[in-house]
Amino acid sequence: MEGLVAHLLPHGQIEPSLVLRRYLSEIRGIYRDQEAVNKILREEGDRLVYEVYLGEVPEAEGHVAYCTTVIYPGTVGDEFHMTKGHFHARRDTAEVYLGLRGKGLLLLRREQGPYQVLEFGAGLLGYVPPFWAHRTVNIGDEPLVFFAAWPADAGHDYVTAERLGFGVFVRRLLDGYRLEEALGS
Ligand code: PAN
Ligand code: ZN
Repeated sequence: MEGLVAHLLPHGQIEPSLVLRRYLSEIRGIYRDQEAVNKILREEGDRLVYEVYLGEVPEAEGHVAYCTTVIYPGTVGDEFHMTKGHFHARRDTAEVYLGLRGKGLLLLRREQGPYQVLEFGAGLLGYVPPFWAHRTVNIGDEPLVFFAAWPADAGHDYVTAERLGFGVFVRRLLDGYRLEEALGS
């Protein structure tokens, strides 16, 4: 491929890019309160939780994949909107996140060992080391928007991340959030 310059639009979209939209019905398994999921689907219909604007780069060694993610504000029960979260299929690959807008948390965990919770958002740069699964949570009242770049041949393993969870739930409080340890993590 040739070099390119993409546009970063005011709401965080990249152009050109491939857009992935994650709706609640498709990612419902990440939420603890399945009754709350059913209630939303029944009463307001499906809900757009987040979007990914993926740069058009070959998934090949040597390339750097990049995207922006826009997580809309909201809760499911008392849990905030968040990404599915994943390990990289090639575990020895890292990733850099750059916060562009909003307020969030970066949840990290290894397959064995402790988890980590980092405050992340506009003006902050997050580093995900090799071997750590990663999930982002929007704890604010506006979209959480961030840019990410990672080795393009890393691949994504959602299955292991879903099986292990992230060790912690992030619950909304009137004036912020509270972390609650998940059992058996
Ligand atoms: C990010 C994520 C993006 C969406 O670009 O893919 O934020 O999260 P999920 O992929 O967990 O749905 C990244 O970490 N790429 O490797
Ligand atoms: Zn990743």
